[in-house]
Amino acid sequence: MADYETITVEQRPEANGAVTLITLNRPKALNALNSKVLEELIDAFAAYEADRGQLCAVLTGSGDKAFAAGADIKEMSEKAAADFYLEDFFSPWTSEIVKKTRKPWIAAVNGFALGGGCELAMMADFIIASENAKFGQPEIKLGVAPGMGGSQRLTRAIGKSKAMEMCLTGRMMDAEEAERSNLVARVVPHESLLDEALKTAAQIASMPPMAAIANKEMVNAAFETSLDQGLVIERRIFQILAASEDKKEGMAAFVEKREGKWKGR
Ligand code: DAK
Repeated sequence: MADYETITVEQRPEANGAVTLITLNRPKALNALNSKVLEELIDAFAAYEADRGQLCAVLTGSGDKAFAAGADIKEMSEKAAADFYLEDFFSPWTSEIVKKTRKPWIAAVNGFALGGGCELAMMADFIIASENAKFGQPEIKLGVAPGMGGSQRLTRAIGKSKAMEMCLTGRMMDAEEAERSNLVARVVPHESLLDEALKTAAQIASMPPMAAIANKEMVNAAFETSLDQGLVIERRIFQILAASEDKKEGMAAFVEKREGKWKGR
């Protein structure tokens, strides 16, 4: 397993070793995201995606206080507009992590998820939050605005009024409000966050792997298509899955009242 400076990566024992745990590891800087974190995260997600034995990943933050308190303001303060533009600063996140990771992954938000931290959490397939989690897009206070999808993903998740209020005031949303607003799938006690996230990941990792990728693809299509187009995509993917060995096994296992044994094809 690669040796990283700013993150740790672990293959967990859950689901016979099929769960990857990625932890942002700059606790003194509240796991602020800098260029090194970006580079290492992209590498870790690519390795997760490429490893056929890994079937679900969890991304969390180290320490008790933060998932990630945003992009590293100290690094950004040194940059001129031309640097942001010419380096295409932070732009690869969306394409490299979101588009290339076809397998499921969960964000386990253990504290502050602000700015780029909130945006990173929203790139996950879903968020499980500790009751201490706090979400926000406070970039306006720094004279800027969300740059990694916050204005788009937050608005799609919680609607215009709340997203607009959060972007314009920079106020944070606590875990209870985030669950009520559909930003997070579930809120759990702080101490059991990782256990709950890993348990959920193990549950996903024990599903037929091709069907997991297909379910993710279908749900994501809802954000990119009209209803009619989305329904066609859903039907086509269903029809493809119907030809899989795992479909035959899954239905036989149901009829024979036993657990399915998946081939992932
Ligand atoms: N960057 C760098 N260091 C940070 C940081 C951050 N975002 N957040 C916290 N830290 C550091 C603090 O500087 C402090 O370090 P020392 O002073 O001890 O060396 C340490 O973490 C502990 O923080 P505090 O002392 O401030 O802790 P508190 O409990 O008092 O406050 C806080 C916690 C989370 C409320 C506070 O730290 C805070 O407000 N942090 C900043 C939150 C924020 O504004 N986040 C948004 C950053 S802007 C782009 C794409 C994306 C982005 C930009 C461009 N392109 C595509 C172009 C993203 C932008 C952002 O995320």
